[in-house]
Order: sequence, then C-alpha cells, then structure tokens
Amino acid sequence: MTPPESLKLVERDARGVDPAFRADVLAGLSEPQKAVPARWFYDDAGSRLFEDITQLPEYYLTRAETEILTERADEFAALIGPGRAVVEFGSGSSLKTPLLLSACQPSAYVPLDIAGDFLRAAAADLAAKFPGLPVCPVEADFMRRVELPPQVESLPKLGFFPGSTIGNMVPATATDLLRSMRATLGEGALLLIGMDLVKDTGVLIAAYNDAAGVTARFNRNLLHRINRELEGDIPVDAFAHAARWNDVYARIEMHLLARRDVAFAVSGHGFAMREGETIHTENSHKFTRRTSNMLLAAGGWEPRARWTDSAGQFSLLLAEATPPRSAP
Ligand code: AVI
Repeated sequence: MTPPESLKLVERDARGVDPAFRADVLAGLSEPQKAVPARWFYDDAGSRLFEDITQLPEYYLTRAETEILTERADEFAALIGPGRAVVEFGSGSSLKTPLLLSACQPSAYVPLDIAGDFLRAAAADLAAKFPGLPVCPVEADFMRRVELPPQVESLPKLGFFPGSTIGNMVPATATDLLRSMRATLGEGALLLIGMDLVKDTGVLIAAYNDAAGVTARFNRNLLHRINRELEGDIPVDAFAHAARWNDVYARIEMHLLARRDVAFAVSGHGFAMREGETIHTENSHKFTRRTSNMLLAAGGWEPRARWTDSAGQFSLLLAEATPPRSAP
C-alpha cells in the first residue's frame, strides 16, 4: 500500500546528510572524553537493530511496558478519554502503539520521527491496522517544538513517549525535551511516558550487553554510519562494545572502547585514540518514583497517575501540561 504522506521538516546537505549529525560528531570527537549523542544511532539500520534488541531475553524493558499497556489499559483509557490526537514521539513500529490506540479510541495518530523511511513504513503499517483512523506522519526532530498537521490542530492531544527513551537524555536535555513536548502539544495536553526503574546492576548490565551481541552491533553501527555519511575511515573492528553502570547518575553508559591505538579521519578532520580510551555513545538513566516525578515537574508536566509491571521493573506515567504555577 502507499505510505501516508509525511511532512518533511528535517534538514539535509547536498550529500543528503543532516548537517547536525556532522556537527555533533566533529564536536564530540574533539572532546577529551569523546562522545556522540545517542540519537544518531537511529538511521534505518540502527532502527532495525533496536527493534531486534527489544526482542532479546535480557532486554526486559519492552516486555514490561507492554505488560502495563495490556493489563492496565482500562485504567489509563478511562483517565485519557476518547477523541484525542495521539502524538507519538518516535515512529511507533512496535506493538505498543496499537495497544494504546485500541485502548483509548483516538481521533488521529501523528507519529513524529527523524528516520524518514522507517517512519513512513511504520505509519503505513499502523494505517493498515486502523482503517478509518487518520494517520499523519511528520518527519522531524522532536527535540524542538514541532508544528503539528492542521488536521489535528483543534483536537485535544495525548503525547506518547514509551520505551524510557527520556532516559537517554541527561537531565538538562530531558527537561528541554519535556518543555518542547509541552510547546508542541499545548496546555491541557496529557503525556503517557515510560520510565525504566533503578534495579539490580547485574540485570541492568545484561540488558545492555546481551549474549547474542545485538547491542554490540547496534553500538558499532554508529561507526559504520559515520564512515558512510561523513566520509570517515574509522576501523570499526578496533572498537569493542562496553556497557557500564554509573551509580552517581543512576545510569547505564554505553561506550565504544578502542582495543588498540587508533587514528582515523572524519570529514577531513583527523582524530587519534589510545588503547582503552572510549567514545561515550549512550546514557540510559534509570528512575525512582521521586526522580521521575521531579523530572516531569521540571519539564512542566504534573504527574497524574503511575503504573508498574508485575515484577516492578518499569513504570508508565500519565502527566498533564498544567498552567505554570508560581512558587512555592
Ligand atoms: C531507546 N532506548 C530507550 C534504549 C535504552 O534502553 O536506553 C536504547 C538502547 N540502547 C541499548 N539498548 C537499548
């Protein structure tokens, strides 16, 4: 079937590359602790690898959140009510989106994603599953306020941000994103958001360093992407995948660890790394009830309800964009 038309809001240079990708990589590789923002994992190959991760036995997050969306559907549907435009931050190729759409009887579905091909495929899939539901994909970077399609302007909104993707941002960026979502959706909007919970370190490390090596491929795909899109010559095999628990910030960190001294170029800029040095590629923050509430409040969202799965591993929160209140 023909994929639904998507609104294109992502910049591309003459080579078809997002200039922000080049800028982030060059800046990040120039820092003493090299780092590349995790959002650049998600080219089409990276998005597919992430879908594979969600099926892994060690990666409990997706199963736990799906359990909540299945078992507690009546409860959140009653709080959300029918007739909203569901705006998903991410393209919703997983099973979670149909669960939400079936439960809450929306009037439109608007997936927002930076990975255009993946977005259009996921939107077409959803449109086929829900005939009669207007599906309006928007290809955009949702870290900034996004102009929603005119068809949904007058509808009340429900933001959907599952998977604990908010945990991939440091608190300042997560707060900015929550504020951007608030600006995109407007006052009175609701937000249904997944947040992974602090738990046993062994369970967390295993979830980010699976036995089959899928997460390692996902991590190294970033180097392949840099080589392909930014004229790089990084020796990908010289880098090992590493997952570490940072107890100070309650987060899993993923790194690409140089197994030997390496030198490489990206977009004509030279870089060198000593054996044992890393490129920090991802943070995955884990939350408690209090830290999730604090983060939502900092972003302008008032927590209204919270559910966890039966094993207490993952949380789903419903929050409302209330008018700003003065202290205290
Ligand atoms: C998308 N995000 C919530 C995943 C996570 O768990 O932080 C990305 C991921 N990285 C490695 N495995 C999964």
